[in-house]
Amino acid sequence: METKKALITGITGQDGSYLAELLIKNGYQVHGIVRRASTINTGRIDGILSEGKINLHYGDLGDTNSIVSILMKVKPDEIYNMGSMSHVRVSFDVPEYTGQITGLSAIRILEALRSLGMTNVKYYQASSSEMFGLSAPPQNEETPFKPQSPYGCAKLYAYWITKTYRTAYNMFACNGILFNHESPRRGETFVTKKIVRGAVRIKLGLQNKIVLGNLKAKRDWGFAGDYVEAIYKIMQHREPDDFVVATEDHHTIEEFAEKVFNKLDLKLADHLEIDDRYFRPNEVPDLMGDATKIKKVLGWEPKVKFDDLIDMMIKEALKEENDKIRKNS
Ligand code: NAP
Ligand code: F7E
Repeated sequence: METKKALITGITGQDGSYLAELLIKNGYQVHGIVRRASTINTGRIDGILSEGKINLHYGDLGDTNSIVSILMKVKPDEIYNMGSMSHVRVSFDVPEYTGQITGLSAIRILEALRSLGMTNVKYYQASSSEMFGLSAPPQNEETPFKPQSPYGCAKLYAYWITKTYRTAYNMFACNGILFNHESPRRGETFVTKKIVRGAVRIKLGLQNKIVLGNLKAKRDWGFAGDYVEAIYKIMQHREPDDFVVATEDHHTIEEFAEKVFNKLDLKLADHLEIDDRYFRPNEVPDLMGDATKIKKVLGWEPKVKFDDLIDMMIKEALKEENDKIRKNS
């Protein structure tokens, strides 16, 4: 049997890196699109990159020409569109850009596939629970979308255009509607990583406080490693479809922070400052998924529980900070 080829956009991100590892394990030839940066941005994939296990191509999701030429060169069997301006708060600062990249990248890829006669290529769209916005939990595939941010609106466009190309051109184009998922590789400005990193640095005497915004919002947090397994299952299903991926549990930001600080024998109240700058013009108050469909149809279950996720993130952050201290001493 011929080796399957996968193309991942956003391969340098949290999910792209876990997904690349999973696809390599499953025998794929893995290709990724990276954008040129003034500093090296391949930290999350350095391991597999140095072992020669992935092929990187310079491109940008805002640049149709680069997308077309990479598609023609790689001729992938499967495309995973993980690339995005993925920060909800920042999407209020760069709303048009967020639409361009997070929203329109989907049509750039799908229309390139159609016009190149490559409609047999499978397409995965990284959709988001942020699209549910104000809809009350639990949210599932039937819940109305009420997005509250430029990010949520852009993701909703990408979600619908994916469904549209599926029905209009009979393409294997599917959506994973993923609730928040975290890991030691999470970007440092997302709240879980910010809290864990801050608490660990306080423990090590490197800083004294963390500055946060709204602590009352609730999120359904899973582990990114489990969620890329769901993504892969969605793409291997006998037919293209859309699935909610979630743990079916939710906690406030405050509960998350309390737990992290307690685990490090610290008191959150002694180190917490609240600043308006981390509040959003609109908030999504409560996200908790109902993952009945993916459990039943694809047999997917999250393995890592909330507490284990926190332990994993603390352990890795302690290692990272201690390594830095050793390097600088
Ligand atoms: P992430 O860590 O922020 O990674 C985003 C990736 O997109 C990075 O590789 C980034 O490249 C790339 N990218 C950004 N702008 C680009 C552009 N103009 N051209 C090409 N690549 C670009 O995000 P993540 O947490 O892994 O999330 C993966 C996807 O799932 C995203 O689409 C996100 O919106 C979506 N999602 C995430 C969650 C979650 O909880 N993590 C939940 C639902 C949906 P650089 O490294 O160069 O910045
Ligand atoms: O915020 C509150 C903030 O930025 C979570 C992305 O992966 O998941 C992510 O989006 C909550 C919000 O994630 C701070 O107001 C308080 O209520 O970690 P976050 P997010 O906005 O839920 C969805 C599913 C995605 O698709 C996105 O790509 O935490 N919060 N204080 C804070 N948030 C941040 N970032 N920083 C704070 O200081």
